[in-house]
Amino acid sequence: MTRGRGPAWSGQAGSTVGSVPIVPAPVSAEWREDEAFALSAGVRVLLDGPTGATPVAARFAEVLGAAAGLEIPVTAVEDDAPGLVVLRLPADAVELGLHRVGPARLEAESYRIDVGPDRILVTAGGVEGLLHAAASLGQLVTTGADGVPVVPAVLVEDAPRFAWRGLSVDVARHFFGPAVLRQVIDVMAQLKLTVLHLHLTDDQGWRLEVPSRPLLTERSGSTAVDGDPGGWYSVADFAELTDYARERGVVLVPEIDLPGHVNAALHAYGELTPSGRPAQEFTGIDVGFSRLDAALASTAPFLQDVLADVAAMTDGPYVHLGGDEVLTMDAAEHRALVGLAATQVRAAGKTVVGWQEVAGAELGPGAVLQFWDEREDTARVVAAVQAGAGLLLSPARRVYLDMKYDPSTPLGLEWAGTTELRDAYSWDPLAVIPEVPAESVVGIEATVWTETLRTADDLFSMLLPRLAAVAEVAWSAPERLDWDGFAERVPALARRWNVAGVAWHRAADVEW
Ligand code: TNX
Repeated sequence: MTRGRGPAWSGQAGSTVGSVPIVPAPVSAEWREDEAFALSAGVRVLLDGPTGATPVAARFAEVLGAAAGLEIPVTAVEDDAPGLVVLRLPADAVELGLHRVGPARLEAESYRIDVGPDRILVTAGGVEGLLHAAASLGQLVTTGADGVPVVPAVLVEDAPRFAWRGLSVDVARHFFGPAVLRQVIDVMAQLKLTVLHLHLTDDQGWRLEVPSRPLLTERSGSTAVDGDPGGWYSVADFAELTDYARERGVVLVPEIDLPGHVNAALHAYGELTPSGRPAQEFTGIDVGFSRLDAALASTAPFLQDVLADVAAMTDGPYVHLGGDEVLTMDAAEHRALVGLAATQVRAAGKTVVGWQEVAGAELGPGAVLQFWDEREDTARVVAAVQAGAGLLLSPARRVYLDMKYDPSTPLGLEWAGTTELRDAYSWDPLAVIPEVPAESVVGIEATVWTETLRTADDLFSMLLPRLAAVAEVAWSAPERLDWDGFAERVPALARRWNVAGVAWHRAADVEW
């Protein structure tokens, strides 16, 4: 067996968590005084758990194999020969997906990795934990003395702080096709993120085929900001994307933004406007001008059709109703339309998510409020949380990854300020709205709005490396959050992004 060498961090038994190159930082990680585990021919994965978890074991083998440039088979035979990776799971652990936020989910996501020269033993609370273990091992693979890929001997114990660790991508201002979203999902899985929220509709375009309302994509699918090319996901595309995400531990949350940000819908269906005539298409970037109309007879059936179809297309528990920035509607009408839509989402068997503006509407049990605008008074959000809503944190100054890094960044906006990597890292989630108790915070979600982002490189150069910082704030216990340690660990990730062919920004304060 070969000893793990190469980067300065490897092979130093007993050193602290900061030197084990895993992002997000695990609960504990310690090098052991032992030889590394060689990833060479003969390595195989054995599932010691329910057969329902077999597909996850196969995924595990694929992730580890990809990091080592190796095909790793899954075997059913346990023997004492070196090179065995044992995956141990409780007997009832087969479910994948964000079916619950809360302590049970955190337990399912927990894992432990014990690497010795002959064996790797992975123990996980559920299949989610196995995927996280694969992500950690993938980050630990390095090159041994004789050029063979190895995992240095290490003991890792880990579990997340928050269950909802998300990213919202605006595919409405500019469209990003399934291939780009698969790359996004790959990066998310590497960072142990669990929720991909898709902002599917806005003034500039409608990006999801809705079978009961085909004109939405036929008329408004191909428009985008500045007259750039649009596009949309067919029902089949969305199903494939859902599967791809689920296999990697990521659940999709579709957002149909209403009752504002609806110009694309008004352009497709004239019956939604008071004049009965379709709205002009819109390719600018102003917000707040478009609206549904509670007084029109066509509005409720439209919402009913769209939300029932979208709910049927999603395997996750949530549908996001948007609700933000309606500047042309009084509070009563806003509340009525959001309440109506929430009723329809619940009738379709899903739980409601909305931007903070929906606080005060009737949302139903388990609803989640997504807080983004720190300029606004938080009293209504606090009241809604006290009445039982969960709080999802997306404070714009920290996690709006469409904000420029610094004033010279060519892409992005600046309305919430500039957000350096260090700003995305150095904040306390529980201090965002101090009146909200920790147990009401379901998690953290980064967003990337795409008014100025046209290409995959544009998108990834804004996401990375800041998404890694947000992932660590969402996963790691407060006592593990340490900027210097993060700045030391993140360059290794960037090398993996290079291999994956995704762009990233050489953020200040890190020695890349
Ligand atoms: C605010 S966040 C918006 C979006 C913009 C974004 C740009 C939110 C709920 N609304 O419509 O795209 O700022 O940063």
